Amino acid sequence: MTSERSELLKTRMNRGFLYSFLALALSAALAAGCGTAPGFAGDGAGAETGEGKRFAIVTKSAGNPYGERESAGFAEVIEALGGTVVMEDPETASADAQISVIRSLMSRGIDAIAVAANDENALSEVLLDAAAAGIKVVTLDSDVDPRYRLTFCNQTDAQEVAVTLMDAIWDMTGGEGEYAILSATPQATNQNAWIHAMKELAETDEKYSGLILDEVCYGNDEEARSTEKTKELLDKYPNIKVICVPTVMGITSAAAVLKSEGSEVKLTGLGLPSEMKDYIGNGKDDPCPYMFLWNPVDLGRLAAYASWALVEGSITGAVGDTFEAGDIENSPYTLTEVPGSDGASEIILGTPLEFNPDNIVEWAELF
Ligand code: RAM
Repeated sequence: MTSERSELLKTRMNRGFLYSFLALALSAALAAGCGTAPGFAGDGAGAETGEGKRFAIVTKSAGNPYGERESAGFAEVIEALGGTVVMEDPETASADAQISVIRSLMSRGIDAIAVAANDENALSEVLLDAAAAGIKVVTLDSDVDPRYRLTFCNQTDAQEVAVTLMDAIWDMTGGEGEYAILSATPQATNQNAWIHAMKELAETDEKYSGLILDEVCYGNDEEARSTEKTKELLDKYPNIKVICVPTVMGITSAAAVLKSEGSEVKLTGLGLPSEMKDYIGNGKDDPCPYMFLWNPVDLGRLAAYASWALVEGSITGAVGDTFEAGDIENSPYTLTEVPGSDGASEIILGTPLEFNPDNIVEWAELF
């Protein structure tokens, strides 16, 4: 157990019996090597039915069209199953804003919460409190420390995202030259996992040895800041060939800059087809030859089915659990072990989709 963790538990124990119980259970769980916080796994204490229960979703920030699609998918499933949807998004993509939202939701009474985390560690305390209040916690899109959630609805394996993006950079640079990464926020678990895996690939795989990473910078999932950062990259690195933007807010801003400046720098990354359709093409004036994403509506749906199954008690969040997820492509889903973890589970939605001049119009109609 880390000293930070034991400090946290000491504070908890002063709060009374409930937290003392949690602390003891945590020690036992960690001693047994299960790597999951108490109340977060194996308790199986489901409500037998999710009907009439309150299911919350908290995306990274209000106004992010990707989060809006996640919420739409989540709401559609919960309403169809007979639950009540509670939605509230933080004003900014920060952990503090998310903590306030989660506390406010808890005070209004919820049975489950699905959160796309703005920070891997900063939500630990509030999520521990949520579990102590009997709320079933899952993450989607961006995870927390696995000890503070039951499972993670993961859009796609991080390694796969990394290979997909590095191959696109390799292709668009012609195998050599400079590129930069414009990310969302510096603390985002998902962004950091992808960038870490990309850097590792670039360092270890001979295929990418001709590529030079100029910089990783952050647009904070804000249009103005992403625009400013793109302009800075163009000024700072006159020989840059490709900007890779693994965030839907950032990629649209970067595309607009490249197009309006008539730049020859190419763009790839993760974007919404509906927002990027005017920028994708093979012409000299088209900034983005192709880009990727998964279906964010399905990611929200997946989180809804997982939350429902947890509230009903048909799954506990353990590796090997399975559940039905309506007509989502790979349903039924099985919880698998997070690579390199000590028994933490995740549910992988699928593989990245490529959007190019041949299919962009069709996809743009969907999301
Ligand atoms: C942004 C967010 C989100 C990410 C997508 C691709 O909207 O950073 O977490 O998964 O882009």
